[in-house]
Amino acid sequence: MKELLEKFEHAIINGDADASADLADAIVARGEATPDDIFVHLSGAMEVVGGRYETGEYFIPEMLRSAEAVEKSMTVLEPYLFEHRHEDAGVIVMGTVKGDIHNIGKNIIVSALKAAGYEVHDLGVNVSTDKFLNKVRETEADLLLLSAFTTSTKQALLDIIAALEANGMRDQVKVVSGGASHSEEFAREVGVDGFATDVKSTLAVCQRLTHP
Ligand code: B12
Repeated sequence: MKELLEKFEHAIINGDADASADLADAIVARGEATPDDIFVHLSGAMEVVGGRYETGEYFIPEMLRSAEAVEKSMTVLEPYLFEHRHEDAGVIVMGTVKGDIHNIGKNIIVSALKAAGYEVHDLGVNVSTDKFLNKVRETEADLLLLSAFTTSTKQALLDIIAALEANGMRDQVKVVSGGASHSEEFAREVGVDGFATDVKSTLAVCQRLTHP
């Protein structure tokens, strides 16, 4: 199984969508991998790709091919992942904050949360404070998850917390933030209820906040 998961990770790193979808099929057919195993390899692959982009080994087309490989594999994996999920884990509104368009890590977290049984409303990228608040109100969400990848998004996070307070909604929803360039200190300064750095820690924080 380990070998199959490693091949799957390499196919994503290489941006080979057909191979990664075939390997996803083989993973499903074996039926041994846990959702955790799958997400560790998916996000691990994209972290390698992000690193290669930063060092100049990969350019935007290579990176986008890898993101497409993740997307294609997810369509194969989703039914399998959903078989393992616990229903009704909670309602989540999620998006990347205003001024930020990074979505690869956010999309992986959205899939992992859905697989864990959450009802997830993904608002996409560059999401305004109003849009977040309206969706939280409409869905009566338990959690608001904010992806923020650049340090310049700090103001957007502060604005969202301030708007929740101003509208008397701060006690109704727990706020969790995460994304590259996030640190525990950054999260404390912004005033969120939790922060996480990867799939595993995100699922753990969400579980802690919804089932204290
Ligand atoms: C890919 C990429 C891009 C792509 C984005 C494509 C896309 N569709 O997303 C493009 C080329 C468009 C881009 C643009 C820019 N980028 Co860029 N980008 C990256 C890069 C290389 C990889 C990001 C990635 O996808 N990683 C892989 C995924 C799987 O990891 P992840 O995103 O960290 O997500 C994981 C966790 O963070 C966490 N997570 C994610 N979201 C959430 C949310 C919650 C609630 C929780 C709990 C957890 C969580 O779980 C995920 C899964 O493990 C990073 C560097 C890096 N190595 O991270 C820079 C980086 C994020 N970018 C950066 C910058 C500065 C920019 C630009 C401003 C310009 C530039 N100089 O390139 C623009 C921003 C435009 C904008 N307005 O947003 C900086 C930010 C630095 C900072 N401190 O501010 C980084 C860190 C690079 C660097 N070292 O300078 N970028």
